[in-house]
Amino acid sequence: MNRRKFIKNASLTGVGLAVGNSLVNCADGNSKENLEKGKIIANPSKVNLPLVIATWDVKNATAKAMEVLQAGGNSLDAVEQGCKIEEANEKGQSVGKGGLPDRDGNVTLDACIMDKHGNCGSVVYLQNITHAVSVARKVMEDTPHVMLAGEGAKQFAISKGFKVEDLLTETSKKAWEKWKVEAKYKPIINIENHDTIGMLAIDKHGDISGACTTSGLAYKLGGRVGDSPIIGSGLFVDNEIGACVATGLGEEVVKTVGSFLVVELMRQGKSPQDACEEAISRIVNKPNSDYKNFQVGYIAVNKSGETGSYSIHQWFSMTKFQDGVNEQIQSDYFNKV
Ligand code: SD4
Repeated sequence: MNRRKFIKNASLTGVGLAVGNSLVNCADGNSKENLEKGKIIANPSKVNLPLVIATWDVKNATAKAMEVLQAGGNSLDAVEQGCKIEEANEKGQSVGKGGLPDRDGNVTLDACIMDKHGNCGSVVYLQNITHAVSVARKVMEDTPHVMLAGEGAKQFAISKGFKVEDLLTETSKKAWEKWKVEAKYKPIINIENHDTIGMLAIDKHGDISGACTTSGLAYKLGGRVGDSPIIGSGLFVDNEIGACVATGLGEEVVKTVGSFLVVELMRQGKSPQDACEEAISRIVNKPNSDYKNFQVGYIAVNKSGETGSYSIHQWFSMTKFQDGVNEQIQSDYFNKV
């Protein structure tokens, strides 16, 4: 049996187990009616909650989120606090302080956050504020809006007490100056390594939240916004079903409304793994898809605490913290040739 078939069969078995679990859970709160509607009620004693997953190798971030959850914090606090660790990490060149700039040398941030009620907040093209995810949360909680952009987002952040900072570090400035020598128009997307962080958490009450924060593609056109702050593309949370977050070339995620797609596929009964695989297949199977030249990765969790991750190319990974184990898990991927 080849690897792909093996994985397919394994995930089919996973679906079988998930259905089995749901039936068992029936006695624990999942009415037949709810199950027929696609609703799954989390049962903390069976799921081993709390649980945190995040894109890429970000164990410090998942550790912070788990610390919040273990202290009795909710999943919204956990994903915000977890993402802030990467935003403040100057070594991460795809997020927050130290993020690589656009082609004009400006570091511009995109972020969003979504809670168990389906409330959400987002900032796009935000400059000079490190913690874009926290500004997104303020948009969600303190305004009647979902999304603020550019100077308006910055002024809003300042009005809420956020510190104005130069986000272009010496290392990122040097990398940009090197890039300028050839200044290739095409956005460079490094297949092996990104550090945009997308995080999903389920707290001990079984409630799900998610967040995503990034400086976007390095050397992008000034004004470019990716998938990460777009609800439904970079992130989607449905507390009845599950959640998904994306990383990679945002344009391809936006074109397929990737995270919403994954959650809807889970609503129709797919496991998180199968839903992520289907969402990647929508991208790579487009006529004339240029997928060999870009990366997209999804991670997802369902209400039962099952997780999945899948990408176009090798080397995408997910960090998962559950049951006292904080580990990086290599993702399965499409392009095996
Ligand atoms: C974007 N999806 O702006 C982001 C980039 C990313 O790891 O995920 N990089 O398109």
